[in-house]
Amino acid sequence: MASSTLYTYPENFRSYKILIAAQYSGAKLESPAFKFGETNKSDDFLKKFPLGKVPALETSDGTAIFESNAIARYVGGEKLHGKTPTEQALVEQWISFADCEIVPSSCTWVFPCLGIIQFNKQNTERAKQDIQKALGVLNTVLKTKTYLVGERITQADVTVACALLQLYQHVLEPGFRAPYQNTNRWFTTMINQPQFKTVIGSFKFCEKMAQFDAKKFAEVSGKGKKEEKKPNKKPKETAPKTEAEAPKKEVNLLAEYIKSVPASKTFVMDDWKKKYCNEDNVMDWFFDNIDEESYSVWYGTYNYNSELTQPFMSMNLIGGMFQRLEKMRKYAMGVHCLFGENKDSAISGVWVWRGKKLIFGVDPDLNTDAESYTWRKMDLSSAEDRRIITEHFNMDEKSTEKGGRKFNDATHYV
Ligand SMILES: N[C@@H](CCC(=O)N[C@@H](CS)C(=O)NCC(=O)O)C(=O)O
Repeated sequence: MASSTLYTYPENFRSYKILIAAQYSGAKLESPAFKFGETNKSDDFLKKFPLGKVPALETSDGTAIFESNAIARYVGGEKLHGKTPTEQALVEQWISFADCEIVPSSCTWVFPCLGIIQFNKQNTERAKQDIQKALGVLNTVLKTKTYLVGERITQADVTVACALLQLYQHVLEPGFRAPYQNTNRWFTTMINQPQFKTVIGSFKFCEKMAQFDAKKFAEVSGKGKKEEKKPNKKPKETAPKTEAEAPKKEVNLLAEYIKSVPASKTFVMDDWKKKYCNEDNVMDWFFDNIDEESYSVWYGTYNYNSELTQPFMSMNLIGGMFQRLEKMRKYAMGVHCLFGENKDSAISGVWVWRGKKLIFGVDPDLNTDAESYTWRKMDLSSAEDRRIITEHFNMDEKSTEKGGRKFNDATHYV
């Protein structure tokens, strides 16, 4: 086969399955210089690959192929895809299994640990369970088999192993992976094949489960960076004539307010967020350590529940509010829950923030969405208020709101 051009960035697990397939088939691949976000968004690239995604392949006869599985199929040739129709179907089965049962959950779990996406406790818990299920299915199949299909390595092994790579690397610590000894053995066999090693290099198994790090996320997503300065256009040098005409220095109302609040010795917002994101059963710690000299806890109920329709729209409404509250992220943490069903639902939220005042009132920018809620300061000595706080922070699926509507969904601001 004459050489094809593979567009990708390094260490892309979707490209690994192609590069490993090429090691088995002997297909020649060239990889030109590539800058993610630039090369794949250039006019030239988009003409051939309108999705602007990688991996993408241009064959020697100029055919453009996108979708990593299709590329792996082209590059790997017949040998890797099963001998009989049954084997071929089983190879397809495992490729779909990797894409549908592993990759989405793997990204949900691992990407927040790498600072690529925001962490969501509920989604991460669900993803962990889905991964356990997938590892269990593989474990049962591999009890009596060395490879997933037939008696030799096929694209099924290559694709499923590549889908598991970032899990075994970052989060499947020894205790978590222990119940899946057959899967672990098979995965170890795979990564030690010379065809794998040439592509992925030496592999180090996870020793301690990676956790979400809010600071890293802020850095990676650019939220921690100071805004880039716009190119300097020389301003007209006309001095302001009167004080009133002079440009006003923007006052950071929130920062000014926070300065007036004493720091706490027992409760540090960043530590609480880390604990909340990474540990179970944190509410006892919360109530033991919350410092009411520096922090307050608030409960908000949405004023326009009768206007809520579909649950996903209500969740978008909450998501939009959280986005617009970006500037108070350092000082506050909150959870909003949606109760009920389509056209019969209610939203409420519980927040903890620095200071004793309603924080949304400190700066009009923070009040855009918050003014659609009725807010009440929580009494931490009240069992009822503690229950509301606990149910919200735990996103308790068994909880109901006052009107009796059952828990539907929740999302947090951390
Ligand atoms: N289903 C596609 C997914 C490709 C994909 O999402 N690629 C990511 C990088 S891993 C990408 O190029 N994203 C760029 C974008 O979404 O604009 C495949 O398996 O090839």
